Amino acid sequence: MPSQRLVYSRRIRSTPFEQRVFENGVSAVSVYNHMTLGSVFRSPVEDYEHLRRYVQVWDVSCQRQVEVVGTDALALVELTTPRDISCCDIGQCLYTPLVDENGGIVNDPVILRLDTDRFWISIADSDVLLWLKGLAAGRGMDVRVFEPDVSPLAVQGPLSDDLMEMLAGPEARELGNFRFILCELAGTPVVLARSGWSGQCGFEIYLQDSSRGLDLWDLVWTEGQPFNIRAGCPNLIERLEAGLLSYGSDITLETNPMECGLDRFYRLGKTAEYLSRDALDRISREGVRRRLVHLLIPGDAVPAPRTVYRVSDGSGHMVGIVTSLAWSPRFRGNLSFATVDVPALEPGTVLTVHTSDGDREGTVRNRTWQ
Ligand code: THG
Repeated sequence: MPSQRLVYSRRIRSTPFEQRVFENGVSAVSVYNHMTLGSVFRSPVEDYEHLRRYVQVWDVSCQRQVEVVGTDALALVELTTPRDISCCDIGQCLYTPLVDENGGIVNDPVILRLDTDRFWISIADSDVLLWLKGLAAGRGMDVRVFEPDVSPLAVQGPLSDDLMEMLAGPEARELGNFRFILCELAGTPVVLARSGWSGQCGFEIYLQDSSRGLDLWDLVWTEGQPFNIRAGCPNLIERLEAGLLSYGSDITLETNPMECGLDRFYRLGKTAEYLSRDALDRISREGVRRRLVHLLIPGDAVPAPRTVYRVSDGSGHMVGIVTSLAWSPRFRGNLSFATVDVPALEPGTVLTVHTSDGDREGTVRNRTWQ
């Protein structure tokens, strides 16, 4: 595995919280939306065990917002996705696949409806800003599309409700899943949502003034002391256990939503115009040739792949690739997402994974790894 230093040039944008992330000893980082994102503090397993018991604060500024505001804001957002956005309440978040005219996934953001004609698209790692600006300009839409000064700070883990109640009062504990409120923390207005990229409970605090980043971090940190708070980051083991997909790894522009199960978040044929209508109708009629499955590889840890490991069936035919992989203490085995040809996707199917350390057997499991 490569182990070179990362050069922190201006192209790798800084985050309002990163000074605290570095001070807390982040040991590995990656780049996401042209910004740094921590990936390990102590070790993947230590970070994971702590996340499942206590509470962590995560710098997820790299979940950049694309703000869409104006008369045509709803029409533009509708255009990008097969999910019905008209039913989204103000104060609600929707996990939404953005799909292009060929049925390819452009991104899988969380969309927040701030007002009738105002949205934040909280993006995964691809340049949605350019895609939306292009669509809006090409169609002459009455809308403004830009990246606001907004950086999410996540508070995740089973004690996050206790901590957030201390910080923001009982409204925090009462907040429904994927709902948000406006409040003030560390003397600055924030959007507080019950959401986050883990299967544990959690919140995301959207800071709207990057000059207040350290104040916000320090407030969460101080109040979090009784709860054994630590600095953390999205954890590979935990997100695989929770079945959360990662754009760029598990899904790309070459993947359609039916192949990876994102079709469960929409129904075809919504009233508003959307770019992917014809492509998705066709794919849904014709069916897909491959699908994302959960593949459990029992035993010792398989080394992390730099690109992909190939997967073959009982008769030695290549049937797919592994797209994410991590060793899980809970399952005492390697959890992986793999994209495989349809005949190989039934739970219970045994496949061979060609790792850099030799061949290993894996079994297809259902979405909860059973
Ligand atoms: N929070 C915010 N922005 C984000 C992410 C986030 N942007 C990037 C990335 N994460 C977007 N990807 C996801 C992927 C999965 C989920 C959220 C964002 C998720 N999925 C659940 C699931 O698939 O079971 C539940 C979705 C639902 O029930 O609606 O939570 O984390 N702000």
